[in-house]
Amino acid sequence: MSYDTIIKGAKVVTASGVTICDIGITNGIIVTLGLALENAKNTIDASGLIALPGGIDSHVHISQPSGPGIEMADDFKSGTCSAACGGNTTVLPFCLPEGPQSLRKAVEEYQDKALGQCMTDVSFHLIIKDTDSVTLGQELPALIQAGYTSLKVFMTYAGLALTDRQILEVMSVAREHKAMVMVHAENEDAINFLQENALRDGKTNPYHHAMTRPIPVEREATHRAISLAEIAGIPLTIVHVSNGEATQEILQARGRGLKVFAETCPQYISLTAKDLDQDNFDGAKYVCSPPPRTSEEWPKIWAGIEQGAFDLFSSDHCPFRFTSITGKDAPGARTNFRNIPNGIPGVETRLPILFSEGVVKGRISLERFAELTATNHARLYGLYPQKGAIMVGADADIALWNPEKSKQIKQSDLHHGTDYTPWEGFQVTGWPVRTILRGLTTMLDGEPIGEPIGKYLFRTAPDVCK
Ligand code: DUC
Ligand code: ZN
Ligand code: ZN
Repeated sequence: MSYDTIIKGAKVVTASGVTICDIGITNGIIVTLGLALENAKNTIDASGLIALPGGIDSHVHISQPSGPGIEMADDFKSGTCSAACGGNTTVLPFCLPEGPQSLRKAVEEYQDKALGQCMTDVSFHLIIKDTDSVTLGQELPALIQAGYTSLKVFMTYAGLALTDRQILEVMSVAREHKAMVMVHAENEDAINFLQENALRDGKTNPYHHAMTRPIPVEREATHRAISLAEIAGIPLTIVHVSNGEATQEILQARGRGLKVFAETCPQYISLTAKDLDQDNFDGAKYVCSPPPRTSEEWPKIWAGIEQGAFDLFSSDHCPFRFTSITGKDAPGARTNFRNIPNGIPGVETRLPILFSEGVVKGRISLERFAELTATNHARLYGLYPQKGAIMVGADADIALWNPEKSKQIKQSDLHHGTDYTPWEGFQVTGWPVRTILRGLTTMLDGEPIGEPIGKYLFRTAPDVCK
């Protein structure tokens, strides 16, 4: 047998365990896993390296409309370049209609923005903010049918938050047409109440963003979202879970046999609300929702990661420039934390942080790392078995890791469009040294390589929704 490419001698993290073997690739597909493979146009010596499934980051924001005068710092070109440089081969950003735009029109325009720009494969979740009869009765069913098989609903933010009734209506469409619902669980009324009180008391700096979105705000909404999904009879994914109490809600729901899945992110095991409490407006760099908590929450999140409460470890990459009036320094942001755009960058640093804090520190195995960063994303969002695992028949999406490479995270080494990283100076061990998308190298030794070969992935119904 001859191959386009053979990757030789890596420690390969396959669906059935970790083994040293060669990977034979033809036409962008893994065709053989075996020993002493020969006959290839291209041979990659990977001895001493670990071959992991290319990262799938199923929670990123790219070129998303963010309000008047506000611009996201990444378009598809920079966002997917940064993703590829961080060991990812697929990202799933969110398509959000702008103002009164229809969902269908938003998808068309978002497709145009991505076309020919991507260094990873991409697929879109749909954000549902309108529940009129055209959106729910016609457009959403047609789009799910066409391969947009996941949607996100918000329980917070003016203009995005849905009522319980509206959420149930969206869930009912998802049930009928077999799509995964993702929920941003924070209680909008409680946040508004706390924010207005804080501002009245002159508490205006970024720290009060965190103080006005306390844990009970998230715990209550998590409980309510799970109850609504139970009433509607659908599986549910709770995204960006930040603390132990919300994790307990998820575990209790599972204990009752509900199909509830959960995601957490690097910020909830490595940042705290104190990071928002800095002079010179620097705290704005860490404003995201839910906010980072205290370091006492970190072990509770780790327990959830280790024990299986969490299925997904995503970045929630949501990049805004720090030194720009189109970003964190928006008009009024310095005098009122409510005007600071919400979100932090992290698509390039997600995998190294989990590898270092999780695998290298002995908290999780390589197999669990692969599940949390790739396999479960593919399974829950309708990309498996094409994506998410190193196995015969799957796309040859592989990240080669140097497990010993020690590095301090630095803005100057990253490829995103923002002008800072929340993890400046954070020490990690282990870094991806080569990213391979469908058999072709997209990153080598920290730099992007080649043309933007990423393509759009139309997805099937997730197995748990069938
Ligand atoms: N929710 C997200 O999912 N990302 C960034 C901001 C937010 O509130
Ligand atoms: Zn969210
Ligand atoms: Zn997000």
